[in-house]
Amino acid sequence: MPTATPPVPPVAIVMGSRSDWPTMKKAAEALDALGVAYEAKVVSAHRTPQRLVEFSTTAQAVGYKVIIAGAGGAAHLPGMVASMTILPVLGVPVQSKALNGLDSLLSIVQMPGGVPVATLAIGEAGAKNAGLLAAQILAVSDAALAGRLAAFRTEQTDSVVESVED
Ligand code: RP5
Repeated sequence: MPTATPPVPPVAIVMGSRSDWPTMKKAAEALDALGVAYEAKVVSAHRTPQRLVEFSTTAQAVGYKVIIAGAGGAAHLPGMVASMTILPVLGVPVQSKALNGLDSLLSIVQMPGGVPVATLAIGEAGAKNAGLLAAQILAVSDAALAGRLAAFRTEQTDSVVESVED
């Protein structure tokens, strides 16, 4: 009996190394919480350049809608992915050991005009926001997801205690 091919998730999370996963899983967790499917894989601009080209040039045809790309150090991955697709690319600067992620940030954010990468904050906050931003992009054409995002914001607001006393 032929087996059905599983549907392609709307979000691809790619990262330069497995060592980036503890950071990038914050994007995955944000997507999980909102019921958005994703696929996560290692695609290194430097160590697996052919995998990078294959992923980036086929991403749209494969059916992804948004790409989250995280890398640290000489973080060329998000920009290289963006150069080969017109899907929105959200770049996450992973906090590097040597320079605390400032190198990653500058490598990702300073794209030449014409090839945009939506660059988030360094580290876990950036990864979390990349997940949320990917969901917000998808929510433009998904009313149910927009509702879940609105509920998330309400819950977040309600969880902020005003008092500074115990
Ligand atoms: C980058 O180099 C990766 O994105 C990672 O942040 C950094 C270090 O990679 P590993 O040496 O831990 O594989 O390409």
